Amino acid sequence: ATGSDAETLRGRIAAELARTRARTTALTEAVDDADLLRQHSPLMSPLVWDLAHVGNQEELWLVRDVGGREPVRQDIDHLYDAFQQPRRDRPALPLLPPAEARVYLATVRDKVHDLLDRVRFTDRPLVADGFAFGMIVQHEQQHDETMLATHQLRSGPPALGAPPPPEPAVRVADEVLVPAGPFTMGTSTDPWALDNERPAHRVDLPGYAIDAAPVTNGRYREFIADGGYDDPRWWTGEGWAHRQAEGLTAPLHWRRDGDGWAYRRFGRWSPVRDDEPVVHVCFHEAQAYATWAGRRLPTEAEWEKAARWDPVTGRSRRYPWGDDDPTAEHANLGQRHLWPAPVGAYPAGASPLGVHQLIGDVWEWTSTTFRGYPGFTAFPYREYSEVFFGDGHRVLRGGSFGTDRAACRGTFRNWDYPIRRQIFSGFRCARDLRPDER
Ligand code: AVJ
Ligand code: FE
Repeated sequence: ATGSDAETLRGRIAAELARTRARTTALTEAVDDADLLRQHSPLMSPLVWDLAHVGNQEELWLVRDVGGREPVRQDIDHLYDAFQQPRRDRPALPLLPPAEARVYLATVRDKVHDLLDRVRFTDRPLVADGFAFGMIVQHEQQHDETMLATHQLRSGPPALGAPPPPEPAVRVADEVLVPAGPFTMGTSTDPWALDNERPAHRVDLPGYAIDAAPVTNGRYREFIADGGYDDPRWWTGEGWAHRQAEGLTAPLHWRRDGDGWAYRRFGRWSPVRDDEPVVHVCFHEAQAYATWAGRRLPTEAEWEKAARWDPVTGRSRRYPWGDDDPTAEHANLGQRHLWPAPVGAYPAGASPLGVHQLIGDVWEWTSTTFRGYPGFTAFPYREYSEVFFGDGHRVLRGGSFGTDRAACRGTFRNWDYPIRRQIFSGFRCARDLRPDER
């Protein structure tokens, strides 16, 4: 790279670090210290754990590994190691109190800025194209989404607010037919793509139909009203056992409200709006709905072809709308709004085939179990994704209103257990083509 390329990259990294830290700060300053130390659900960490963990990962990867500098606080590494400390045990740990955690993050960040001023972006894979910095930006953004999910689980007076997402601007069709044929899945060139998105590879799919938008609350309510939660025909054996054990009757954060339903969003109750994508459903609920509707969940490859394949050039693009980074016109990302936008609110974000809201709004469950692509190599550490392969995790795609653009692209892969629904998870359906459609 030329000198000026390196300067541009330095500037971009500094901007991304600052933008990300502003969000972390906002999420952790919205509540008092007692609240930061509290565990709002056994599924989640106290917010103060996420806060110091973000600083600790930044110290491990940037200060110590890339920078080769002395540790700042080696004594706390074990407290913030997600593998050593299960979430349910984290509140009992001798965590850094909020003020100390903030000082720790600031100390680490100062050293990172010093390092960023001097680092040479050599071919060493960890620093080429600023990868380690990009990885740390994405890591912090991922925890910012996790912290947002923790906020959603908080009880007590609302702490976060945001303007509502845009209203629908177009009518969206029910489904779109995707013609049979190969496409390129994953990437070998996106500089900040993580290990599980690599390498690019050809996947040949039969034709299929996919919903042009995520399944809405209105449609989901029909499933509930039709007794979908009480009919084992729609559920897998595992899904039905889970539905029974947990007494599931509706998405998380919903309650009956007269003849209808209300949902709680960041501490405020309101009537469920029918034209928004349903959120806070687990894989099993998504799967049961799809079966009830005479459809199925898309595979991960079907989701990605719908999101990236350009029928004119045959290329796979970074996003449904092209290769440009997302703007506020394209997608409901980045915690600008605190719930999914109604269907039709992002016409500029549609794919060439007319599939809407693939990026942002809600993470979308796919039927695919999380595994490495052919030729996968763990980088830079097995614990980012490899240790989760084949462990019953299902892949989710597309990001939610809580996901930052830095941690979301057409190739980005998220995963979780099929019973999880405290995340901002929804889905869309797909189906095989009939003989007359092929
Ligand atoms: C990719 C969202 C599943 O939060 O467990 C954060 C991201 N990895 N710290 C998670 C992650 C390490 C991860 N997910
Ligand atoms: Fe982490």
